[in-house]
Amino acid sequence: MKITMRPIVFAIVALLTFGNVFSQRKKDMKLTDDQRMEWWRDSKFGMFIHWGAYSIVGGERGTKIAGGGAEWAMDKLDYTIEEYEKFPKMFNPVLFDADAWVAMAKDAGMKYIVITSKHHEGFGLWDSKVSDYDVMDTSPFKRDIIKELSEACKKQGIKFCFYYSIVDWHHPQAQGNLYPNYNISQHDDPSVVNPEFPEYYENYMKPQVGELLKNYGDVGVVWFDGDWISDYTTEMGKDLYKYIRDIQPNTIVNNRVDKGRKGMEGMDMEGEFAGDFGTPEQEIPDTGIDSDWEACMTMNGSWGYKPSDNNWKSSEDLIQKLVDIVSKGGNFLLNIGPDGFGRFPSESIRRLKAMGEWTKKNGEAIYGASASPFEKPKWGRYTKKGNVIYAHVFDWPETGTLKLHKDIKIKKATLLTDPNTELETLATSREVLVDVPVLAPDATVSVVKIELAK
Ligand code: FHN
Repeated sequence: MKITMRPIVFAIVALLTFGNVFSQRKKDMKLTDDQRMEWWRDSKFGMFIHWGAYSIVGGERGTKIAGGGAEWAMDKLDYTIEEYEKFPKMFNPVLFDADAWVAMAKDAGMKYIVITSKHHEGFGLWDSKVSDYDVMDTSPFKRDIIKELSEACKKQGIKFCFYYSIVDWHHPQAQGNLYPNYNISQHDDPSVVNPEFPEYYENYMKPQVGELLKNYGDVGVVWFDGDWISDYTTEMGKDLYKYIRDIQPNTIVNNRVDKGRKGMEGMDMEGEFAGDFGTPEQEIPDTGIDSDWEACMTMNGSWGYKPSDNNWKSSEDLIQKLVDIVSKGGNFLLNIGPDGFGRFPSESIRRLKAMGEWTKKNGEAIYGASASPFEKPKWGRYTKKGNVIYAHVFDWPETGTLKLHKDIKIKKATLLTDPNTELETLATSREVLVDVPVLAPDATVSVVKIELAK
């Protein structure tokens, strides 16, 4: 009997077509807020990248060094717009390698990347059709950095996200109350605003955000900044949040889309402000915030590349900060400031590698974990996942006895890195004792996995 291949081929093509249509539909399907936030809540750890023409300047002008972040060079080093425009014309980061950047983030245990598409300086790292003040039309580099990075993220399974600055020192309608349109009355009287800012918002800023959302595939998070200027209103913030969600329904947006209020301690008037998570910066809340939040932090003291700043946090400190943040229910967005050639600073690379070594061994106690139900112990932190408590021990007990919260009912205790060796435990009226090896399994943070009794 002759078997024709035609029906089989037809069935395969039909299945493949249905599969593609279904996955596209699923991507565009409007998720519930919890479904939409799920990947972000589970991720816990992301990379912030501050990169732009300021990365050439490095925070220096002659012998003068800008205080604070080097990405503020235009303001802090008193460049006029005309003087500053020479830097985008020099921007030619020939060593930029998106695949290598994404691989370093992934190896560090980071699950998403937020890159500055445009910082306060106004220079765009993508091929904008709204403005020529971008990497394609103004710089000799003429490569679409946002395109290359978003494609590298997709290839390696890392969520692509972008930062966008509302204040724009290069745009005469959006310079806010600082550079160069410094207006002491606006500084002292927030009611003094630029009457042309609404035109910038409608005809420049929204179209730029729109092209970033329409031309570079799925965007995990839109991370706004510069919302502090009086010109930008909460009405614009709510309008912009809706605009974003209409284009990509499942994109997450930070609270700086709407005056930075949502999800901040004492400022979150339920429902009054747009945004999906709070953004404490350079600090970790004492006890966590009872809504979604992400602490962003630099490795040294500057977001943008600043060779004069050698105040680097140790790898140990950064790992313990990650644990502290997760134990309080937050995410950690850790910053890299690449130089003008497109290289990560070697100090950053070393810290990323150290964090990757730790997360590879202990990631089970971080990714998808939730805040500790117990107050933080003196020796470290707790995280929780289902019926398991993870004790993250910063200060390993020299006595060989780890003291846990008295309410912890243990079914089984092991070292996370030695799951086959059960540890002896003893519950007393005041605390629960666990016999642990005299030597800490990890030099930075050692994790004891505690399966709870039902
Ligand atoms: O002014 C910016 C600063 O340069 C940097 O981008 C940080 C990162 O969140 N945000 C603003 C300061 O709050």
